[in-house]
Amino acid sequence: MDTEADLFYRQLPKVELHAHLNGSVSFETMETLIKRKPHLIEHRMTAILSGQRRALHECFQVFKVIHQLVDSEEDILMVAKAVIQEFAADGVKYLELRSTPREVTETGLTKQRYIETIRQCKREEVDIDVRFLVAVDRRHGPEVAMDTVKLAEDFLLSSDGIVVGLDLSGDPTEISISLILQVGHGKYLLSALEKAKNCGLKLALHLSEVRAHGNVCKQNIPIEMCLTSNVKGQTRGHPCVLCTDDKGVFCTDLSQEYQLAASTFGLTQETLWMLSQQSIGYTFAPEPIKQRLEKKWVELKQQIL
Ligand code: 6MZ
Repeated sequence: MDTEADLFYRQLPKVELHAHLNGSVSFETMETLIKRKPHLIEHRMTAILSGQRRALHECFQVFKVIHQLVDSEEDILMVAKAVIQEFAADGVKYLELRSTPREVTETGLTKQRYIETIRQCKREEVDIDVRFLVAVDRRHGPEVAMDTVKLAEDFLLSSDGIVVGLDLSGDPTEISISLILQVGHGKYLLSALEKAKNCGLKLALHLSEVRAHGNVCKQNIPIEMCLTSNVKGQTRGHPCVLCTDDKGVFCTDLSQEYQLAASTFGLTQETLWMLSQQSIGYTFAPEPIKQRLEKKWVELKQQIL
């Protein structure tokens, strides 16, 4: 049962800006999927439990297993509905979900239908505004990236405002192989990204996730951290948005991430409220939606704080 403190984190209205659909599939949904496809025996690998750690490239093995389990329109519909429902139950009022469109010949899934299916998941009965970022997996190289951008552009132009942007993700530990094959490194994907930007897609890029080729890493330049000074003196004030990334794989939720930040940095409920409210400004939502969210935060504050 929730303690009073837990309840605050759940009631705190939140904005989730970084959630990969297939990484967000909960344990319960995974069980349903496994029952449908019991021949896939690697399913025990789908979540990293509390206290466990995995290397980043091992996390990416997990996605491969999940992709085997989620490979039809029916699966995607079920998974997306469940993920949206779970974020809503966790107090998330605005969600930007990202996912890499896939085609699967055996089930007839196409990239177009993949995006279409997620678009259909907007549910009026839950109090959450959901937008979608079409993801480019860097490992698939420049041609696939360009095709994905074109597909995303079609949805951006034709639809109801649900597709708002483009995400660039994928296993960064494969970068050195990518460099040899000239596929996944950012420099090979620049023209696709430029096209995306020019057609009005907002960009969310995964960068510098691993020690790679940047000067800071090469020359071992230390990052200087003065936590108490920066918190007490408010010297930085740099925009900061708390997110989950892959709530299913990492066994977390956004309330837990807020709780973690609060206990690590000694943040008050008032500061947490500010942190979640200022996230509204960093969404890819159009201005009227941001204003609606701001209003909601003000109303809820009177009831909760
Ligand atoms: C980079 C990540 C990621 O697209 O099938 N993905 N890419 N860094 C991360 N940090 C851990 N977490 C997830 O969701 C799974 C895909 O999202 C990307 C990877 O490309 C992964 O295959 P979708 O819904």
